[in-house]
Amino acid sequence: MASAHVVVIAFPFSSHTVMFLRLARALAAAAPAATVSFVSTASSLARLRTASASALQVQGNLRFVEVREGGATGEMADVPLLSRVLLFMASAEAGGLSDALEAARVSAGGARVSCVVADAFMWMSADAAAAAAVAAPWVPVWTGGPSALLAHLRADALRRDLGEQADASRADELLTSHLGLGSYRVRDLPDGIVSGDPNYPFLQLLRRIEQQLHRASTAVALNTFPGLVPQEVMAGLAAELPNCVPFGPFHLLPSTEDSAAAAAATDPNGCLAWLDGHPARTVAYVSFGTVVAAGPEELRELAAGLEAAGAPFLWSLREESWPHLPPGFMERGVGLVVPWVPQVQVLGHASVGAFVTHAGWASVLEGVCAGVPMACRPVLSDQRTNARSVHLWGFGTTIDEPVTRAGVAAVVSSLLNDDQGATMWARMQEMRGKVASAFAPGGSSRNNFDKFVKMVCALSP
Ligand code: U2F
Repeated sequence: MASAHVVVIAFPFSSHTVMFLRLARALAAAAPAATVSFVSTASSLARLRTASASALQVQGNLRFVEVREGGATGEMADVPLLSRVLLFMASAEAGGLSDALEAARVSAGGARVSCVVADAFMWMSADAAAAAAVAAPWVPVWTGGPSALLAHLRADALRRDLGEQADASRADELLTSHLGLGSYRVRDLPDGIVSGDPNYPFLQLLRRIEQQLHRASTAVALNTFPGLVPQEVMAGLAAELPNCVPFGPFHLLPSTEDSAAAAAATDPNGCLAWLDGHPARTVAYVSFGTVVAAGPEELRELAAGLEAAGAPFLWSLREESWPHLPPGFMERGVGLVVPWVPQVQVLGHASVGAFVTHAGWASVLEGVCAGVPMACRPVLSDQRTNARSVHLWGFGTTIDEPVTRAGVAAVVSSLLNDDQGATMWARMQEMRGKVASAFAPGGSSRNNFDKFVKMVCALSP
């Protein structure tokens, strides 16, 4: 039998690409006899290289293959993110992805593609894998929160129940007739299910993803671990999909990359040294991830609230937002504001005691792994569902909207100083232990990953 050639297709935007590279690296390391081709755009590969010199280090059986950007790269820098995503997706659908699969075959010395492992966002990868020229099994990977995935899978049923646009008066209603979602309210559903303009391109993209996921007949990989997600959510997922395989958090997957070198390369602002100067559990770390940004007014409230909480803070904030900070904010030096931090290392630093987050799923998992309770300010997509999970599972709290300085100050002070914060801290240490067990020999994530590797390598066209 020919050896496996697994093509791993990244969604080449936001934090998804880094996550997929980790997955591809781990897969290549665990299956040395297989060939693993990592497919992404030239510009996303360049970003990975800038972030960490070792990111694209060749690892024997791991190769890098480019897929067309869907626009002239040199002219794309000023194009808004959503437009770039749409240009890319249209090009991928119109043959860009099929061409990349063919390029992967050629670059692997003609080795036929035996399995396509793709970010679920790359919905057209299902068709590209099924096309006669490839005819390989398709295994999607869901990078967001598991409860949000369940909501997308049940989207038709939810729309039958609540209508295409749920009435505002039902916002607090619990979704008790939907297996696994009984503790979530209508308002916690991801955008586009029963809210939002259905003609908005990003929401149309989510609908395509929903439709394709139901075609996943082999397996769907989840970035979560069994001890994290309540049984009822897993049961809801199992009722919708044949084989959900949770083996996350993906950032803990074993890989050959030198993570210490990578971390050092991404701390140009000296955040870790700054944290060294603070006592244990006294600092609030703030980040809204790689996509969303608070509007100018909310940014001012957030900044004033952090100052009012009176605790030192480290804020990862993209530079285009800096002009909206209150006058004199940076000069007062109450906290450290930088455009980028090595988040996993920052959360793991003993001085960090609270995490103010947009509740992007990777951030939630990184908070759990570090045992740091969270204050969530969800903005879009799966973030509201994730924030509700954080609340339900005892990992943190939500910042009320509209965001006010008093609200921010109260939530941050509570996490750092009061009994409620202490209870959440204790709960987080318990979860931290569970993640460690999941990756210990014989642990659930480790076993599931081994099964996943064997499965995708054994599949054949
Ligand atoms: C989209 O989320 P984001 O990329 O905005 O947010 P996260 O899933 O939380 O991932 C952010 C990653 O970026 C890293 C951080 C996370 O791994 O460690 N990072 C960093 O290293 N340094 C910084 O200064 C700031 C961030 C989407 F918007 C969400 O709704 C989804 O849940 C998510 C996953 O699908 O993708």
